[in-house]
Amino acid sequence: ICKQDRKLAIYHILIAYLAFLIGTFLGLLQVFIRNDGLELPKWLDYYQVLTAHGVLLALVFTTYFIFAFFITGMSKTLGDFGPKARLVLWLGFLVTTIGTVIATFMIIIGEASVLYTFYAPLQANGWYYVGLALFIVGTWLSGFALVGHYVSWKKSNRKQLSPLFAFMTISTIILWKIACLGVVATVLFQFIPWAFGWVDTINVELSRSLFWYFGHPLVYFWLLPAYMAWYLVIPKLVGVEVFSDSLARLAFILFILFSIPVGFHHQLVDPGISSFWKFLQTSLTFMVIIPSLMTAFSLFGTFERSGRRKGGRGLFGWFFKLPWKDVRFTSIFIAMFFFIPGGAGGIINASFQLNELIHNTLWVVGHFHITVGTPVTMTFMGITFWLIPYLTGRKLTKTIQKLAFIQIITWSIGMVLMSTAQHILGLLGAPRRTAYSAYNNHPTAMEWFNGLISNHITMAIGGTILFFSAMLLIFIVIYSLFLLPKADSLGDRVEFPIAMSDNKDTPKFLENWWLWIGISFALIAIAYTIPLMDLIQHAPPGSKGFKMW
Ligand code: HAS
Repeated sequence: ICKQDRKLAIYHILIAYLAFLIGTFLGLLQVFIRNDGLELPKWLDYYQVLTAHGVLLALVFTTYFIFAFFITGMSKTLGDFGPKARLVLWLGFLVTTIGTVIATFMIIIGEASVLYTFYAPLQANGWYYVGLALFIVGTWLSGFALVGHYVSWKKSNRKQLSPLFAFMTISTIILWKIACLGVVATVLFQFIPWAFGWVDTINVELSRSLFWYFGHPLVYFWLLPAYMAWYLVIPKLVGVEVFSDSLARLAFILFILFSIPVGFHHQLVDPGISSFWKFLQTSLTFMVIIPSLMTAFSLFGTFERSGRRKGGRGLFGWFFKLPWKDVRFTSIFIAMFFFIPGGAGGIINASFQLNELIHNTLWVVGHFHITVGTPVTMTFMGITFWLIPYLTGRKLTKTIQKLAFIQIITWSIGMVLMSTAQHILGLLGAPRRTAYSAYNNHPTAMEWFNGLISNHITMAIGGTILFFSAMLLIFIVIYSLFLLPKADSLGDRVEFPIAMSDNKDTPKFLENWWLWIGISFALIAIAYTIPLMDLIQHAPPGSKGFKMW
């Protein structure tokens, strides 16, 4: 890809890893606060640290990394961006970054300790919401540039299906834009007027519902780029073509349809929404599990096909033929492995009655560390190992590959320890999001921590190993950006691994975006119109909220 496109992607990666550096350090503080190993200075608040940790890792790191991956892949598969699209991408980058700086500044000065989920009744300084709004506007601009690039490719390649990478990028952008409508509505019409004091109160339940309308598909905005690597990069690394082009496209479309009308599964214990609508949305949640099961199926198919071609025999013979020595593969394989318990945990969360047991406990924290914190993040690590040298025109050395192995193994060990402890503590009843780790030495609370895994030390050891791993990754990133040897020739360069995908039998209607967007809006209308009207018409008097500044 051309120099200008590389530059754009590298800038995104720089911000992503700056956020990763600060965010993981705050994670380290978090585990020590929770086991009373650390007392924060007076000017630093527990909720401030937790908010910054969540915002910098879950929102900033992921978003910048995803756009770096999209920009590189779209330029690679559809050709270099034109000057117009590139300008809009820079503009998007600028606006997102201004938003990030404003929001982070508000958190640092202690005026926005409202957590990354920021819904009412907690109230931040109005500028925090302005920062968030700019962040979204920036990503929209970048999204438009990617869609524009795709549309101009389509115009010159009429009647052809787009390359799978582009198809998946556009699906993810569509999902993102539809999802953002909820958060944009609540930020613009509820939070900003309330936080700046133009209105006195806020409809809390409406704000929570609009937030979760966005909050659930947000997790698929993180997941789908990882799935792109699972569908496109993994087959290339194991030496086969994409398992099924149409299955892959269908899976992404199912995410557009079913990832949005399901937000109530985060609000199953909230008042003001009748059980019928909660039940409907939990049923739709079970629909959104299907494309992940399809993905698992096609991955096993990919591995088996590759293993058999290399002479693997018997039921599991293929397993031993996988390229374990290739860190790009191994890191993503471990990522997938984590998603088996991660996904199973999600299914437990989504089960109406079981949710009562785990809601607002440390279990949920364990769940998202083995979904976004490992399957997604470790896939991004696997991508980083080749994406940066690819962008800088360098070659990967053996030492860096060895360090990368140590990095992913330590991340896995840290995550197993920390998230297992969190799951168990959550099942025992330990709440999430509290600075009172031992709950004033209440006997029941003290018992939670007697377990072999669920004791005070495991989570802290896990967190410390994770921090060590994160710093190693930062070292690898800096080294790959500036110090790896330059490739002498083109063939010497690190490749952008992307598998062939045979689309000659793929039905054309899979790329009929208006059809899928239409069905998606119909499902949203069914799942949300009546309960949202109820929340507006029968709202109790609004809340003045709790000022967190
Ligand atoms: Fe979740 C809460 C339900 C997936 C992230 N989730 C959260 C929160 C986050 C999050 C951040 O229904 C907390 C929000 C907060 O702060 O309050 N989640 C689900 C369901 C799924 C799911 C049904 N979540 C994710 C993903 C996330 C994520 C993905 C991030 C990227 N989640 C919930 C619910 C709650 C929740 C409730 C609210 C809880 C509460 O009460 O607060 C599904 O999408 C999961 C489907 C996945 C699968 C797994 C397929 C497996 C694959 C791997 C194959 C492996 C291979 C390797 C091939 C069915 C594809 C094989 C190797 C071998 C050696 C065998």
